[in-house]
Amino acid sequence: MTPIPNSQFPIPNSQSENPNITWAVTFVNELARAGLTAVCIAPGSRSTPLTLAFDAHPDIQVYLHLDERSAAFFALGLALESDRPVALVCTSGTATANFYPAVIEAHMSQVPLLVLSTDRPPELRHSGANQTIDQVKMFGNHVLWAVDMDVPTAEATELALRNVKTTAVRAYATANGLRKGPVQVNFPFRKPLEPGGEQLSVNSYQLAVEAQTVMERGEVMPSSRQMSQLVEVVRQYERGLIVCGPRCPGGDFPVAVARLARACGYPLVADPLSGVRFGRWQEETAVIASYESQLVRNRNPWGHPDVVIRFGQVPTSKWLNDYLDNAHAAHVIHVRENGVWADDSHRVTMFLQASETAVCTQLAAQLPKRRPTTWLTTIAESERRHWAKLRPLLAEPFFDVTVVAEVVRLMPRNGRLIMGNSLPIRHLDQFGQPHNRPLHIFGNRGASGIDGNVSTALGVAAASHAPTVLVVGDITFYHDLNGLLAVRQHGLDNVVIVLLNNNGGGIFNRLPVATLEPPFTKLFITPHGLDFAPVVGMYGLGYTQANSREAFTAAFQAAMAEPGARVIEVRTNGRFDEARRREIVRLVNEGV
Ligand SMILES: Cc1ncc(C[n+]2csc(CCOP(=O)(O)OP(=O)(O)O)c2C)c(N)n1
Repeated sequence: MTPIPNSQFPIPNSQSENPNITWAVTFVNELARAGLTAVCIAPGSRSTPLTLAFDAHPDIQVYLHLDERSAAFFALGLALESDRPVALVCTSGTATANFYPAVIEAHMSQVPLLVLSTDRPPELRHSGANQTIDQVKMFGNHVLWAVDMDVPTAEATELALRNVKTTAVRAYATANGLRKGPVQVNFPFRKPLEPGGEQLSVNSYQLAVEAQTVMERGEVMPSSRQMSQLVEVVRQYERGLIVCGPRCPGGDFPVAVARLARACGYPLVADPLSGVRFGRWQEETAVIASYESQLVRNRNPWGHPDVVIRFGQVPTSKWLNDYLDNAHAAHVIHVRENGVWADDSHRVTMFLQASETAVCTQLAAQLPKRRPTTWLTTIAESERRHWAKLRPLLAEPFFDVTVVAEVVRLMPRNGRLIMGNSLPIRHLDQFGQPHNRPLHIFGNRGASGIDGNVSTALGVAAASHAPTVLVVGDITFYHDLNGLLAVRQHGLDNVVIVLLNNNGGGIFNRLPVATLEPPFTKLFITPHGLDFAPVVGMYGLGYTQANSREAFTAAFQAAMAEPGARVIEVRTNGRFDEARRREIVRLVNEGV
C-alpha cells in the first residue's frame, strides 16, 4: 500500500447542493488518498456523479473508453503493469455486464480492480425502469467483495458520509490485499445526477482537513518451525525441482528464487509468465525452459524428482504438468503469500502461505551449499543441448514459431511482451530461449480468454511507457478490434502488435478433432478471410506485412527503433505451421 505522508487529509467541499456529487467526490477523494492514480471511464448518464468527480481530481488520470469490455481489459493491463488497483466506471445496465470477462480474469489472476458500477435507486429496481438490471452482487464469486451503497441524500448523517469514506478505503485495500483481485462497489444514484449550479473542479477537493482511515497490510513471514522443515526436506533430497509458474511475485523474487535454486542444487523450471525466465540470474543458474519439447517425446527424460518447490500459478505447459503429476514426489511444497490454491493435480503436500521472497531468501541462507549433483548437471546439460539443436531448425522455413523466437531475440531490455492466448503463449513457452536481458511478460492466463487481449496490452503500454509488444492470433485480434481506439485516445506511441494471421484458430490443429473433416475447418478453424489492413488504418496505426524472416526482422527492428504504434502482420498457414512444429520437436529430440 502506498504510504500516506500526512496524518491529515484534505476532504472535499462536501456541501454540494447535490448529494450524489457529495458522495462521489468524497469517495473519489478517499480512493486517491489510498493510492488510486488511474480510472477507466465509459460514457453514460447514471455514472455522471462519479465521472465528473474523477475528472476533477488532480491526481487521478482518466482514460476514456467507448467500449466497456475494452475499457475493463485496458484497466486490467494498467493494473498488471502497475501492480496497483485501477478503477472502472460505467453507466447502468448491460454496460456493467461488459466488464465481466475482465473481472473474471482479474479474479483468477489476482489483479486489483475497483469496479464502480452505477445503478437506479431501489424504488426503480425490479420495476421495468429503463436500462435497469439487477446489478447487486452481479459478479458473483468473481469479486473479493461486493458492496451496494446507500442512496445519497441531503439528510444523510455524518455517520453515513464516514461510511462512504471508509468503504472507499476498504475497497481499495481489499482489491490490493494479500490476495489481490476485483471489488465491486455499486452506487444507486437518484436524479438529478448533475452538480446543482456549481462546476466541479480541483477546488472541490481542496477544502476541509480531517483525519481519516488508513489501511495497511504487512508481509506474511514463515515461522522458524516452517523454515526448519523446509531445510530438512532440501537437505535430505538431492533430486529436486523449483517450478515457477505464471504470476510469481516481481521485485526481488526472481533473484531470490535463483539464489535458492543454486543453494539447493535444483534446476529452476521457468514458465514464460513467471518473470524468472529472462534476466541476469540466468547466466549462473540452471534455468530450464525446454520442458515442453523434451517432455512431449519422452515423458520422463530425467527421472523423477523427490522434491518439488512451487511458486505461482499452475504452469502453462501441459507436458510439464503431466510430468510433475506423474512424479509422485515425496514433497510438493507450494509457497504462495496470497494463499490462492493452484494445483489441479492435488499433489501438493505442503502449502505454505508466506512471502515467497522471504522463504527463498531464508531457505537459501540456512542451507549448506550443495555441490552440483548428477541430477542437476544432467538436466542442465539437456537444456543446453536442446537449444543448440533447436536454433538452426528455426531458421528455415519461416513459420509462426520463427516469429515468436525472433521477437524474444530482438526485444529490448525491460520491454513489455504480451502474449495472446492460443498459440502465441504456447509458442513462447516452448520456443522462448532464456536469456539474460530482463523482459516483462504478461498473458491473460487466469481464464485464458481470447477476448480483451489487445486492450490488456494497450493498458500495459499506457502504464509502462516502455516498448510494448503484443503477439496475437487473428481471431484474438478480431475479438478486440474496438480496443485499438485506445492508441489514439491515449496517445500511445510505444506499441507494436505482431499479428500472426493464419486465417482462423490454428491451435485447433493440435486437437484430435482436427481429423474430423468436415466439419473441422468450418466449425473449429473458422477461416474468415478478413483483410485487417483497412481496420488498422482506421484506428490510425501503421501497418506492415512481413512474410519472410528477413522482412519480419527488418520490420520489427524498425518498429523498435522509433516511436509509434503499428501492426506487423505475418500471414502463415496453420496446418503447415503445426506440422513443422511437430517435425522440429521430433528432430530436436532425435538421438537424445
Ligand atoms: C472468449 C473466448 N472465446 C473462445 C475461446 C476458445 N478459443 C481458444 S483459442 C481460439 C482460437 C484463437 O484463434 P487465433 O486468435 O487466430 O489464434 P491461433 O489459434 O491461430 O493461435 C478460440 C476460439 C476462448 N479461449 N476465449
